[in-house]
Amino acid sequence: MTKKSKQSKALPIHILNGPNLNLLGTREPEVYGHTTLAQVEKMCAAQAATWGLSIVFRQSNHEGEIVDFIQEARTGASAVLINPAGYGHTSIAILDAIQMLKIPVIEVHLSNIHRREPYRHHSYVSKGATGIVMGLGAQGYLRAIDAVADILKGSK
Ligand code: CA2
Repeated sequence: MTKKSKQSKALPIHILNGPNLNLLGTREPEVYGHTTLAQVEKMCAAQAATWGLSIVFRQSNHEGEIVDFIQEARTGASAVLINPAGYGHTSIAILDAIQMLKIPVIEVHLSNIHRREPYRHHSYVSKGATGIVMGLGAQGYLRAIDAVADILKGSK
């Protein structure tokens, strides 16, 4: 009998988006670009597929729902990408949830928050993040997927 090697499929990367990002591509294109969130989702799915990975892509305008999403990732995800949007600057609850994860977490911002208003310079989420990608627009999500793929490959 031939030995069958056990090949388990990697859990999906959970990509979580915070408040107002549902409006991406419709306002302030000079800051956030023209790409819609639906387009970002498609680009992320395609990029993950190049690594043999899949994604779950979510957005919420509600802090508690984002905490729920992060808690789901404890057992359902191989890694988390999060653009906490405005909650990054305010939410200790989201930081607490992230700090309970034992998987890589990449914080993503479309804009470079350090080149913007002072109240955007601090992110609570950063303290719990493995890494941060910012200022690259929608491409930043793709670079964060590359980083996660690299980390996951190394941890096999
Ligand atoms: O640069 C980012 O990705 C941000 O997380 C975006 C947040 C902002 O509060 C952070 O400081 C930086 C804002 C998301 C608002 O989304 C919009 C979508 C369409 C049009 C305008 C805003």
